[in-house]
Amino acid sequence: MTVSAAPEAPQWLRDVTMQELERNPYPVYERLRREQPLAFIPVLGAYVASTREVCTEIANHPDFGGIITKAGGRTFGHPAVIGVNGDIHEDLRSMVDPALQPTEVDRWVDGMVRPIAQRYVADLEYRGRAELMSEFCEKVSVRAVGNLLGLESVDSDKLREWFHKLSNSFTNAAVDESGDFANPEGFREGDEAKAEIRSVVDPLIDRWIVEPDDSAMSHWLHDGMPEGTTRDRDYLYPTLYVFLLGALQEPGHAIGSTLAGLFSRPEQLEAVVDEPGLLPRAIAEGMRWTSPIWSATARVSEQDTVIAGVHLPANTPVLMSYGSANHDENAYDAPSTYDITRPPLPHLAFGAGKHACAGIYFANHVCRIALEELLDTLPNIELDPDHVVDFWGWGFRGPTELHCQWEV
Ligand code: 261
Repeated sequence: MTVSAAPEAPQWLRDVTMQELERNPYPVYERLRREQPLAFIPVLGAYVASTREVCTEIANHPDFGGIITKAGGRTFGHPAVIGVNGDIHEDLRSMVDPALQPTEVDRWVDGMVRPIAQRYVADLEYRGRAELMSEFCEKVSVRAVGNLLGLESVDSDKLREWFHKLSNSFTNAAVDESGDFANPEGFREGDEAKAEIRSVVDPLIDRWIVEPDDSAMSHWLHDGMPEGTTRDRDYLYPTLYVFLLGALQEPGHAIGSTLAGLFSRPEQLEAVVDEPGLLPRAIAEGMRWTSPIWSATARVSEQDTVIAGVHLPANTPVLMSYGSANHDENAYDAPSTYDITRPPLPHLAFGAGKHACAGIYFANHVCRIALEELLDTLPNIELDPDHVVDFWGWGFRGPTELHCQWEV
């Protein structure tokens, strides 16, 4: 990529740090939405789109394609489905989309996910208290998506470790004044995870090549390929890493953020416990309120363009801060309040356009089934008053811990 001189940025944006964005990006982004909905942030070395209007325009713009963020590309390599366009993107989407089609998902999602949710709730039920991010939300998330991929043999704590390491590496985004990574050692844990993933998955691939089964990975290898041939594993790994990060982590973030939102509105939690049919609305609001993929995807202009009054030369990456777009005060009243009764204006947590999430339908069901089982078994669940709920993350965001208690 050609890198031109970094654009000018006002002093307040030059003072923005990665730690500040990770701890709480909302104040910076509130000002961006007001003053500069498409702005260059020096610590990120990139433009960010922060409003619903600008994110929607860019995501659907014919002159913009997908591009992986700089730290994302360092973590996943090429060709990752989120960072390619044209024929390769079409091939990768034709490979990942079929198992995630609604008519397909409807056939097995309940039979697959409900026993997983039931097992992890049963592990907690008589304890009276637990930290639900690590012990429930993340476990259901990795088990559901891991089993879909064909990774039943990898235990859930190992899958959790993989997504945490890939996630930290993917979002190690800070750059210095020259545009070089500010913390190059921050990629080490992602490199470790990838080495371990290959040592575990290579033998599974060896077997799927000769003995195809119904796992998504087996289909990725075989579908649409001439008889007797399979896709090359080096062609598949970057997209597998996309799944082992985002698809394993984000349903868990969405489950946790929905719970945290409901705990902030006890009367709405009670309404959902009494009427589980409200869960899809509660989950959509959870994803709007704290978007799991807060600012982890990007687009690139193929032509010189002007967006929101900013001239973007061709090949300029723009980070899509959907977590900010989902707090746009021009679209949502009191956007930082969790409220399942707000008008159900669609959110942008799954993105938009050609690179919109392939797992929208499946992910929503995973979250629904997990929360149905949790609230059905523990209807009097509440936050443990000895802990506060902290959220963390700029690229990916959710509660760090959710300490809960209930009557046994
Ligand atoms: C399955 C979606 O995963 C991702 C999405 C955006 C950035 C990185 C990801 O792994």
